[in-house]
Amino acid sequence: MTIFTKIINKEVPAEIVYEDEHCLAFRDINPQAPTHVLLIPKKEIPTMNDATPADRTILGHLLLTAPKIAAQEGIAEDGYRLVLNTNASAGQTVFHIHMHIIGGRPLGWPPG
Ligand code: DGP
Repeated sequence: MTIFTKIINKEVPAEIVYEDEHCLAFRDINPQAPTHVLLIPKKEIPTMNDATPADRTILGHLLLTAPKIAAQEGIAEDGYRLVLNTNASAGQTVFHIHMHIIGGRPLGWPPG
């Protein structure tokens, strides 16, 4: 279990911007851009390497929910980035998959 499960269970506070049966979105505690939201499944999946075909629906749901949150945040038209860091070299620090929704400023490419 990670800190994100405690956020799902409302044992740790977070600024929640969206919630439904399968997922939760809240503002990143260390924002890298004017908008930086984390979208997570309520199911505990440590990394994308652990996802299985049984997770098809929830992963599809995350991808279809992210643009709705981007629209709600007012960054859909301007543009935003969806990031799923996986393991050490990508900088994953919380082992409960989370999609970063980042926008509100021009974003550099490639990532550092
Ligand atoms: P990653 O490096 O991809 O594993 O991103 C983890 C992100 O989670 C990082 O940007 C900071 C954020 N984070 C870690 N702990 C908390 C927390 O307790 N609350 C919130 N809101 N965000 C957190």
